[in-house]
Amino acid sequence: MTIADAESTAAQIPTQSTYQHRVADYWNAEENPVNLELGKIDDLYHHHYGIGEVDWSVLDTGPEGAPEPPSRADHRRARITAELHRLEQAQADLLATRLGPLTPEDRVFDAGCGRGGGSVVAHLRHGCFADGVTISGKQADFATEQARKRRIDHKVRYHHRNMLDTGFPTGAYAASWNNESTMYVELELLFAEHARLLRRGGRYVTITGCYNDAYGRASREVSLINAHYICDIHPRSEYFRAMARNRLVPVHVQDLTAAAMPYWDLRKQAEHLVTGIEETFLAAYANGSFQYLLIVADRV
Ligand code: GPP
Ligand code: MG
Repeated sequence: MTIADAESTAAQIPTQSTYQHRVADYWNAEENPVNLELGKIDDLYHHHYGIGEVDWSVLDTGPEGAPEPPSRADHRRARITAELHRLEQAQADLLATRLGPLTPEDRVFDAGCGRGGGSVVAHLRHGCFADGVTISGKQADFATEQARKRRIDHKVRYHHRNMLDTGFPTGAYAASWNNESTMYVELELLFAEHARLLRRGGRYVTITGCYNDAYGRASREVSLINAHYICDIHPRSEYFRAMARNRLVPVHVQDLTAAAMPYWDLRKQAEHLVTGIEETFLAAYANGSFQYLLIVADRV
């Protein structure tokens, strides 16, 4: 085998370990209404949570004491679904804003793109090219179909690949991100790949849940979240250590924990959408063991 053969083989193999196969199995099977029903609203399918204040009027059941007629109950459920989607969209917009400024000629890399919503948001905002990578073949196919339906498939592409070993060209990207996908991989390997793909002066952004070193080791709630999603949440310190070792220099860090809690408060009351992890997120944020963080870094 020549070196060129070995390189192209590496890029084509999306999963490398038993763990990665299990993660792919999860996402190939995942059909939670909280993701599909929200996405259906405007064909922006996200796999992350929401931020910002809730419009609590969506929970109104009508006149006190009167039974809620079925049509009104349907209307209420639809309003709750739309409100959760609005908060998730606000999170995606915050991340996309931090990637810029970008031009339509620039290329961005979406590491762990899920069903593709984040790359579409970045493209709509900046007009840029986007490459999304997911370890799930089903998600890559779904996202590709969405881009085709929007007629943006000449600029937004999805790949069934491993974000640690994309096979994409070195220095070809003006910006890259992980939106709640870092907890599936080793940060050293991840940031080495981002640093390789980003051009000098390029921008890296992540929104992530991390455990809080100041609290101690991972709490019971953090362990429950890990078990729920088959992931491995990193401590806050590890992000900065691994970035520093890979030429990624933070320029902005924002604790979004308080901004994340209203989303979970509403989601736990959305009986048509709950998955069972809602109270655990609220407890983890409230006891200080878990933080929702935005980190923006420059590739130097
Ligand atoms: C949400 O995906 C994100 C993850 C699964 C990664 C874990 C994130 C942390 C911050 C710990 P999703 O939108 O598919 O989840 P859900 O189905 O619960 O909405
Ligand atoms: Mg979701």
